[in-house]
Amino acid sequence: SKIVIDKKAEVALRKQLIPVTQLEQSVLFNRVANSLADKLRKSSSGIIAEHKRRSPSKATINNNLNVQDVAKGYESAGVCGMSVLTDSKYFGGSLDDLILARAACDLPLLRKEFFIDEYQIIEAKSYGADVILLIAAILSREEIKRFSELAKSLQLDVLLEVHNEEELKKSKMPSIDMLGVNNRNLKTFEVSLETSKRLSSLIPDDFVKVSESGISSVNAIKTLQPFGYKGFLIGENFMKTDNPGESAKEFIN
Ligand code: IGP
Repeated sequence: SKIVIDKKAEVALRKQLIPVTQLEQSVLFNRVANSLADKLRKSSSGIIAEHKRRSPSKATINNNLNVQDVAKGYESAGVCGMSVLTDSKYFGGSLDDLILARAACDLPLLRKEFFIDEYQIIEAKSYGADVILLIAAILSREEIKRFSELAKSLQLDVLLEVHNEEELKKSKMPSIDMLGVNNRNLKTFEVSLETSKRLSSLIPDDFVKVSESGISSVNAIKTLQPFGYKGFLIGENFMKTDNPGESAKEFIN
């Protein structure tokens, strides 16, 4: 796909500029990670709040906020973790956003990125992430295994994202901590919570279940909890407001 081709070019360039040995020199590389999966298991709210300036489906969501203020707001609201988009081309994010969020809060941080190479996982660790996202739609089973095992060796949690039965089938393995069902169809951008409901019974209990995208009310969460969901990834609903932290508060009990 276009995204994978773009990412491969981007990663090839970054590798030339900053070798892995240099990433490993970051003081953050030896930081003890904070487990998002553990927090979600213990929480009754389960909110993972995202920093998202824009998206391919919505253009601009919010360009007026400072990522450090957003991180502090989410933390004081009591969310379980924060997702930071680092893709610049489609989402207007960067690794700077990740390191600034790290400096501003102690929340488990998810590096939200299109991971297609081990190098990006080392980067995630050296910029202070606690969790990586792997997207089944763009990875083979072999890649999912290789990438998730590398992440575990760096003490990072792994959230594996699926949006249909076939993707789920190839993704179940012990190095995956959380299974995320994306309610947004990546081709049509259509959102339906039915996707989370339909796939829930196919996800074994040893994975923390996360429902992603298109969640805009506490009521939506209440309809998903009986299907076993413990995590709820919410971006636009918080980011479209002037104070994402305040907006997130209403979702915490
Ligand atoms: C958040 P929403 O509809 O609340 O803004 O969605 C998150 O689920 C979404 O940004 C997302 C995403 C992704 C972005 C889910 N999977 C993969 C980029 C890549």
